[in-house]
Amino acid sequence: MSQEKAALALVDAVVSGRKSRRDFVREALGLGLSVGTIGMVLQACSAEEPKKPDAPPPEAQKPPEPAPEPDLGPIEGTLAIYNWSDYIAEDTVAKFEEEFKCKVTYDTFESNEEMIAKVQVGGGGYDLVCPSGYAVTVMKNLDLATRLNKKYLPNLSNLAPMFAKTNFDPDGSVTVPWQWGITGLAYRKDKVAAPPDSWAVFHDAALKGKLTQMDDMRDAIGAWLKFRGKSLNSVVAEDLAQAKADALQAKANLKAYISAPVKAQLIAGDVFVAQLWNGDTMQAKVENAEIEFAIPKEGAAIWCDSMLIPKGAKNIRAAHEFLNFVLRPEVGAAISDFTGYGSPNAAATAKMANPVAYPSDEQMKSLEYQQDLAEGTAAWDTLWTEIKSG
Ligand code: SPD
Repeated sequence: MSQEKAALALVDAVVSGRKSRRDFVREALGLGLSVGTIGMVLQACSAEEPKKPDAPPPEAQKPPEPAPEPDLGPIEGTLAIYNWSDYIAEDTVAKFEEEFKCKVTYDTFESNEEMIAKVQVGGGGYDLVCPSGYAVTVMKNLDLATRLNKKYLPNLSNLAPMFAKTNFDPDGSVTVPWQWGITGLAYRKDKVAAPPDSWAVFHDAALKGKLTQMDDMRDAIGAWLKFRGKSLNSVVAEDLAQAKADALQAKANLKAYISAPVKAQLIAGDVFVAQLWNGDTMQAKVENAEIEFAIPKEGAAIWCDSMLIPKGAKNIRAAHEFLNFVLRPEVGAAISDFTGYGSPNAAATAKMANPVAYPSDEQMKSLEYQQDLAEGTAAWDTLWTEIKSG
């Protein structure tokens, strides 16, 4: 056999797996193939050697057996829940209390930052809290999250695939998705000349005193970043400087920075256009049909809030039972029918009176998930303080 044919046979043998990489290298060197050529052939074979069909995987490569989930003991004492305002059906808690014979206390907050600050100092003694995606990352990094015991959560199988694995908790080890939504514009169609379609509506001096933005750093500054075509997670100094200028220009026209409580002012007609979440807007629309929701053409934030058991929680069994309870299709459907938000629970969505469709690929092009700002958080905190006091 010529040297060329021998080399080709050798390459064929290693590619097909008949010859080991080690033998290939030894014999190829013997045939006078260059080191570069040998490297290229090995790369083309990829890093994997074809597996012999009958060979069992080496013991060391077997994934470790998961440790059995421990028992959580009985439900004892009170279940303390800390959630966003207007974010649960009116009878959810009462039904849980009756079925599980467990008293529930239920407090509300208006921003992730308010909730995390309280949990961080141990305030409230909460067993369940509801951070948005980026805030889950913050809480994980602060070691504020308790690992879930999935033995008690069989209804997790009801989650829609896009919410069963989230980027902020890929294996669902500490969160159960609660509701998802979009931050856009709530407006009174009877009070504005045309439906607003841009964040620029807050720069319209003709609407001075009839406009509000959210009292929420991530949503308020994020809107001005989107307005300029930037990521709403940007920590680039020039982007933030422009966002500050846009925010201050808008502030001259704003009645207030106010979040969910603005619903009453929209209903009364004291506010014509408010930066607001879609579900809260739908709640206001139930009271006044002139209220509509729009997503600005420059894009907006999409988010998923999830339930999490904070470290130090006392009633962990009851917290799990509550999570599994709200994952029931009919309970999840009732929650989303009340809140106006999308349910991450596919089985619940199928039962909703007015289901909120999951965002399409086309819609996702202009929507962006909020993410942890990490070391950029301090710059945002300073910016928000300057905007609010400016
Ligand atoms: N009324 C409940 C509103 C919940 C909004 N949570 C998401 C905030 C994203 N910045």
